[in-house]
Amino acid sequence: MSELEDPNADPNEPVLPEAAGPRAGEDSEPEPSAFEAIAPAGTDPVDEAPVEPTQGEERPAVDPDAAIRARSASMTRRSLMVGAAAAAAGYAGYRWIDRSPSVGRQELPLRKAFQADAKVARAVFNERGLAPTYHVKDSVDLRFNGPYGLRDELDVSTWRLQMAGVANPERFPQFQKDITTWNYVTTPRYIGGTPVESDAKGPATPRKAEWTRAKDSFGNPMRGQEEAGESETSFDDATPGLSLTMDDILKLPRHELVTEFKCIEGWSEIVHWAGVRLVDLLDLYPPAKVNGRDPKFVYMETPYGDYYCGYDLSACRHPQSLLVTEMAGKPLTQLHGAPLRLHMPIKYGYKQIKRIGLIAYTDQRPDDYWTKLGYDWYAGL
Ligand SMILES: Nc1nc2c(c(=O)[nH]1)N[C@H]1C(S)=C(S)[C@@H](COP(=O)(O)O)O[C@H]1N2
Ligand SMILES: [Mo]
Repeated sequence: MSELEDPNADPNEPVLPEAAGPRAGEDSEPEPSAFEAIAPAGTDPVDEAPVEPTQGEERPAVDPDAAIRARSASMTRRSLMVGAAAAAAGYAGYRWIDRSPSVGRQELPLRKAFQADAKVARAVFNERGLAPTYHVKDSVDLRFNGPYGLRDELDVSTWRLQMAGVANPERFPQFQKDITTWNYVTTPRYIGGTPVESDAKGPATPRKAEWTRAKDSFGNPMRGQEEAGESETSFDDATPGLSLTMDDILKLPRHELVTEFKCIEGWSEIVHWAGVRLVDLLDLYPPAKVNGRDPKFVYMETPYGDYYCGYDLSACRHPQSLLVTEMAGKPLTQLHGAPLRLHMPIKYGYKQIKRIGLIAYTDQRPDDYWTKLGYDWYAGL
């Protein structure tokens, strides 16, 4: 039973991270002890990161300092109180939650509990914890899961990575006055019921065999046609920014990583990834300051915005957040997100967006595909 459900829990008892239990709405699959995953205090996780495939090694257990623990306890208590109030009130509490306004198909009190939990995780881990890494020989071919934004075949020669919110973008040769008008050329993946490409283990969900993208009155492809609908994070018609090619991406240092990919559906697989670090891209094209400081978030979406994800900037700067171009020693296939997908081992699979078309800095918390359908925005592991 988690602390959230325990009516006898002493609210004054400091809640240690490993006692906090799974976050609301998430699976409780066994995880390494929270402390094991923390980088030793005072070390720079960027330098410490095991980027080449290595056998997961023991890291010294580190006791986070008392101030953080106290803060964590007080914030946890706040989130517990929402659950405790509901539990104590029984059915009335249930009705209260049930009748509350929803935020992303999640009733407000539960959404607030998610958000309080995310605060605890940020305070305690500060995105410094490293996911365990494994030996390449233990890796498998990742199954295919998640077709949104991939139902058509992308002509990769027309692929560009658009970037918005970059500081002084005019100084780069890849500057474009309006990055929203770029035309990604696609063709339906299924022609006469036959898959154009069958490169992944699972079925490519032929549900959309006759799927062709509707056009608006200007003849432009419509945004967000897939299940969760259009993203609430939108851009002005003339958004200046950068339009990067794959050559631009591949100029960054190559990194490999063997990590466990975890889907919230309850399966996980060890995968061998290669690509470039997201932080290296962000450092090369840093954000414009907002009120004198970095914006808090990063938003990504597929071409035409059928799948989209929001992240804390700090999660994007994590040394293991990888922009993937190769998987299992081969070029990434389209169903797995070619030409560029994200791997972020500190987050669940649904944050690991495939076929990235846009990366934008923003100070507003970005919309997120699965958050819209009721899942946690933070999605930390
Ligand atoms: N564009 C896009 N990215 C996506 C998804 C999707 O439907 N579309 N699904 C997500 C989910 S829930 C998972 S588990 C992983 C699956 O990645 P895979 O198909 O390479 O296994 O992709 C994530 N990224
Ligand atoms: Mo997933």
